[in-house]
Amino acid sequence: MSMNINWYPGHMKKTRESIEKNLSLVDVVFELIDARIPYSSQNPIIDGIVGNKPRIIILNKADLADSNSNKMWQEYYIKKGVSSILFDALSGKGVDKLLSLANEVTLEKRQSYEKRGVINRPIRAMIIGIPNVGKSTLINTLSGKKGTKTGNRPGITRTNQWIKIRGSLELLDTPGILWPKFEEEIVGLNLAFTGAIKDEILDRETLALKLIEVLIRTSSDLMVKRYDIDIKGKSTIQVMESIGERRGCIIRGGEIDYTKVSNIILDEFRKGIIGKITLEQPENR
Ligand SMILES: Nc1nc2c(ncn2[C@@H]2O[C@H](COP(=O)(O)OP(=O)(O)O)[C@@H](O)[C@H]2O)c(=O)[nH]1
Ligand SMILES: [Mg+2]
Repeated sequence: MSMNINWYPGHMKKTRESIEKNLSLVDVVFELIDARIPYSSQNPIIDGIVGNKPRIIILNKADLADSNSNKMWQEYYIKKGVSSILFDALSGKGVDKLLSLANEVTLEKRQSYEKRGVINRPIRAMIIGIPNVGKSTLINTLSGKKGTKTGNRPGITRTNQWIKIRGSLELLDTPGILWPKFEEEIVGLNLAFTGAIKDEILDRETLALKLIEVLIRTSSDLMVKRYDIDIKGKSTIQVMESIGERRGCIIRGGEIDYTKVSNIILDEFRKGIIGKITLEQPENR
């Protein structure tokens, strides 16, 4: 859905400019990344765009990520002196913490308003992130609305609106949609595994095979448990075949239905059904 937007240089330039314009209107930036792939889901030029403006990194979809890795990523950001928060935009878990963090990082700004006698000036925020990371969901959750369409369609121009959240916080109803990283292959795979980019970069069978390879390496116990299979001494393709047999993905003649089993694996991984799995650890970064 989200990757309908093709990122070509002209579009990237326009995007950047319109985000920069919106940035000048806000006091704090909520940068959304995917807790399962904090590195891969971060836009490559975000630092250059946000600059010195107060920023909170929201590790969204933390409900789908490994809790131990969640802690390690939080510690990683603490060490870097960056404000971050674990979040689940679907349930809204973390909202209170986010609002108090937003107050914290804008303290100086609010004090300077006060000093100048500006009273009741709202604290304004905007959300930035790559496609599919949960921007619209977060806007809906924060605004208490269900199913509000929040612009993923570049052709639609309309005036920005401020959504009153709580206390003095106001949120721009239009998120900044940034492009994902393109260069590294592993990043592309991570984005595809989690569904952040469409499956077009690889056919689903190859993508599922690559995912199995990663799961064998990092979360074999979860996979063994989920599919009730034995993986010892098996190649990646044999593991896929075992899962296929278990799930009755068989076509006429007793052959494995590779497309079907691939879809099951990708779908169950994305929904967190195989388990809460983080694909990137901070020590490798
Ligand atoms: N499990 C889980 N799913 C989420 C979370 N946030 C968003 N989603 C799902 O991720 C998908 C993309 O969300 P969306 O808000 O449309 O992303 P956007 O492209 O950044 O606006 C949707 O299917 C959401 O339901 C979250 O915190 N946890
Ligand atoms: Mg959206």
